[in-house]
This record gives sequence, structure tokens and C-alpha cells, in this order.
Amino acid sequence: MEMTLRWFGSQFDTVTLKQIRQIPGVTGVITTLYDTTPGEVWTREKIRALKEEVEASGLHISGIESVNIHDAIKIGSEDRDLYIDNYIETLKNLGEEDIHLVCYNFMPVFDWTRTELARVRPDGSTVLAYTQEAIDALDPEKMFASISGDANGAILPGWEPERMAKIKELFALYKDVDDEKLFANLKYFLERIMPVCDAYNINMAIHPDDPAWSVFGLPRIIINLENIQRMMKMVDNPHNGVTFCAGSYGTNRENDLPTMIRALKGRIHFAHVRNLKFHSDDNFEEAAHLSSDGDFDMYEIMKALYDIEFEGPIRPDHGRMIWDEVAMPGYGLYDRALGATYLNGLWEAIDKSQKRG
Ligand code: CS2
Ligand code: MN
Repeated sequence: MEMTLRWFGSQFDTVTLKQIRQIPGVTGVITTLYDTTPGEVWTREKIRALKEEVEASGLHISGIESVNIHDAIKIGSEDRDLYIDNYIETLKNLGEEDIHLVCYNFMPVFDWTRTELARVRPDGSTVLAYTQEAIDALDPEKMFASISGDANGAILPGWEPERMAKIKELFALYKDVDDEKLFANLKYFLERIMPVCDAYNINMAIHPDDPAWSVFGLPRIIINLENIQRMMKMVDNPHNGVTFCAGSYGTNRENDLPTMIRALKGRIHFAHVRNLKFHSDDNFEEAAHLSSDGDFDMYEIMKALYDIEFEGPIRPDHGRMIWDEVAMPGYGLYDRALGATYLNGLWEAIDKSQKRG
């Protein structure tokens, strides 16, 4: 595996490449062209400029998170081919710049959903949190407004303000899209992009729906092992793989994370490793990465990745806001750096104990 950190680009991130370079064991970044909108072609010039900036700092681009999918593709509307053509063009340009990993998601309307961006934990840190009760009491049109006040001025990934302004229309467009339709639209998209992925050896890594169940009555399909296996079988190509996000699959306590990892051997192209603390099945908050701070056994998660000989990038996922840092919720420097260091420590211990038998 390679330890990496997500970075949103110098215009948008409070964390610098220099800081990332100084986290022991972190050699790559997972990044994006944050100022592009879903559906737009990423030009080679822009990709190359990003790459050169990252490489000048002594790091390299380990993958892209995300190239977002235009709603027309998820809805399956008549103009979807145009947006798929653009996506293919972007993949080609990435491939030509020697980038071979693309994370994306297929969630309708909202990307990840949280009801609080700054819940205070007993140690005074703040974290993202979710309660079903709050969702049930909320008008989806007010979702964005209800959380954006706590965003520390940042643009939240997956919550493009232009899209959020059209929430009502978006919901109307998705009204006939159920799980089956969404699966069919995903299949159509994957079938069309696989040739370019084969040509440039690009691993597509779908990110799970977060939380791993339907919110506001919208369909959600990337939620458990059964559905991921269905997705991989319907377009059976090793380039059609997954981002194993522990914190997203783990929202559903029926998902046994180490077992899922073992079952997905060979098709996990990217891993997000983080921990959650539950107060009940549908009230949880994001904890420090350390096992004892939350409810996941992080050793078992890393051990499963080790056992399947996982070679792709791992990144700590959302971190807590600590030490008075002001940053995009979930994406400060300090707690993610602690997370990376801890995960690297687990990996070293597993590796040495394995080799010494
Ligand atoms: C998530 C997502 O992993 C995460 O940080 O909260 O925003 C994720 O980046 C996207 O769903 C991937 O497309
Ligand atoms: Mn994730």
C-alpha cells in the first residue's frame, strides 16, 4: 500500500503540499481539479499543471478523487451520452498524463450526508455527525443551508453550490429513478468507459454511498457487499473496482468490514480508512482513527487489507478538528496526519509480525 492524503489544490485547501510532505510515510496525494463542474472535460494542460505543482513539492499524484458524474448520467436522461463522451475525454487526458486511479460516486443529488459538521466530542474536538432523527425532520431543500454555516468558509466536496441551488429541480428529475434504474444507468456508464480504462490502464474506484442507506427517499445502491458484487459482475472488468471507505460502509453496522475487504480481493483500488463512534444504530459521529476512540477494530481492517496484498493508495479519511485548526470540516491537517501515522504504525506492526512468523 501507499499512504496518501487528500488535497484539494492550493486555491482551496488550507493544508499545503509542504505540510503533507512532512507527514512521515506519506508519499502521494489524492487530488482533483476542484474548480471543474461535473460534466466538464479536464484538459491536459490543467492536469499537467496540477501534476507539476504536486511533483515540485516532492510528492506525486496517486489518484483522483473525484471526477464527479453529471446528474444526466445517473438519471439516464437523453443527453447522457454527451456527458459520458466528456468523461471519456477526461479519462483519456488523465491516462495520457500517467494517472491511473479515479474515485467517483454514483449517489443521487447529495454526496455524503451529515446532519452536523461540528459536533463537540468529550475531548473538545469537533467532528461530523449524523442522526436519522435530524434527517427525518429536515426538508431536503434546506439540507445544504442547514449544514453550510459550520463549513468554516470552505466549499464542501460533492456539494457544489450551483447544484444545491437547484435542489428542487434535481429531486424532480430523480423521481422515476429507483434502485434498479440506477443500477442500469451505472451499467450503461461503465460499459461505455471501460474501453478507455483498458486502453490507459485506469482503475475506476466507486465510492460507497454515505450513509449506506437511502436518505430522503432517494435510491442508494453502493451500500453492501451484495450490491458491490452485483456491480462488479454486471461489468466484469478488473478496472471496474471500488474505493473501500470504512467510514461509509461502516455506517451500517451489519456490514462486517474485514470480511468485505477479504471478499473484494483484487477489486479494491483505493482505501479510505477511518473510524466511527455510534450512540445508536442511526446516530453516529466520526471519531479519531484510533480503534479505542470509536467502534471499529482498525487493526482488523488494516490486517484484512494486508492479507489481500492490497497495493493501492490508502488515505486517512475525515479527521476531527483539533488544536484550534480552522479548515474544511473533516479535512484539517492535524488529525489526518495523526491518522496516517497511526495507520502506518499498524501496517508496520502487521508486516513485521507476519514476516517474523
Ligand atoms: C467522502 C466523499 O470520502 C469522502 O471524503 O466524504 O465526499 C467522497 O470523496 C466522494 O463521495 C467520492 O466521490
Ligand atoms: Mn470516504
